[in-house]
Amino acid sequence: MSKESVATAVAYNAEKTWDMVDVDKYPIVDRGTPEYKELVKFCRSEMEKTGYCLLQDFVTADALKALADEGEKLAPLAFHNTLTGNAYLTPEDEALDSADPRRMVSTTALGAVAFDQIPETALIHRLYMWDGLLEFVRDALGYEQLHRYADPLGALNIAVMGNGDHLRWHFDQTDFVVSLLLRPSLGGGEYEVYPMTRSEKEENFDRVRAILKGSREGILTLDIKPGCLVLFKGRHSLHRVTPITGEVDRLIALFGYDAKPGVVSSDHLRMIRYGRTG
Ligand SMILES: O=C(O)CCC(=O)C(=O)O
Ligand SMILES: [Fe+2]
Repeated sequence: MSKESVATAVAYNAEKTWDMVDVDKYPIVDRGTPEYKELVKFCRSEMEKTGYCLLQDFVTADALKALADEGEKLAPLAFHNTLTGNAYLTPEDEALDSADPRRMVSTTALGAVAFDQIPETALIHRLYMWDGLLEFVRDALGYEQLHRYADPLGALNIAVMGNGDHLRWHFDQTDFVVSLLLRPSLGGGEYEVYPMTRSEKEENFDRVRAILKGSREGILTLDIKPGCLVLFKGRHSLHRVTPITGEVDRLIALFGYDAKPGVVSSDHLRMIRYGRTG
């Protein structure tokens, strides 16, 4: 199906974008209310404690169904790639000791639907472009300024993970990721994390090495249900997505932001994620 026909194929009409959000549970439309301030306080304290915040049922059941249908229609447009690398997403450095965790490599395999493949009328596009969501994410993460990522391919993605796809243990190179799980896989696809593995001051290489070698100590599986909005600071917390099993793709929308305006991706990152630079 072409991207133009996706929007019309989804039989759900969110008259206002925030109709998709369960605003009884998450009162983000009016930022002046005590309820909004309470929600922001909750998110900030969760982020402070663990580096992540799970907002279950962020979208309504009807909206979730429509978003999942839409994601399923867009999924065939995904570029699929398998990449080998380390947990730091840095190039191989042969000068390092062979026992250094930066020398330990494994694979990541997933598909990604790029921002320019998602029609402007798509519900997920509308949600991402809604300033109310941007402002809520900014407040919840405690930023003075926050901008949508300016990359024409990377701003909003739908990650499509089929049978066998997985994300290896890694630290993110961005400060945070905001995601909305549209549809889980039948099996696998678990989001595992070792919260606050490292800090600016302490790399904690021994712990990273142990995890990469299979230690399960201290590892949490996040309870991310479809419709859950996840705020996750991945720069310091080692995390992965376990291999998908079964014939149902895991579909997750990834919303990109940056503290600075106009930030775009490198050609190299575009090539490996989308198979093209523009
Ligand atoms: O697919 C996910 O749930 C997480 C994605 C992730 O870790 C990443 O994009 O860096
Ligand atoms: Fe990540």
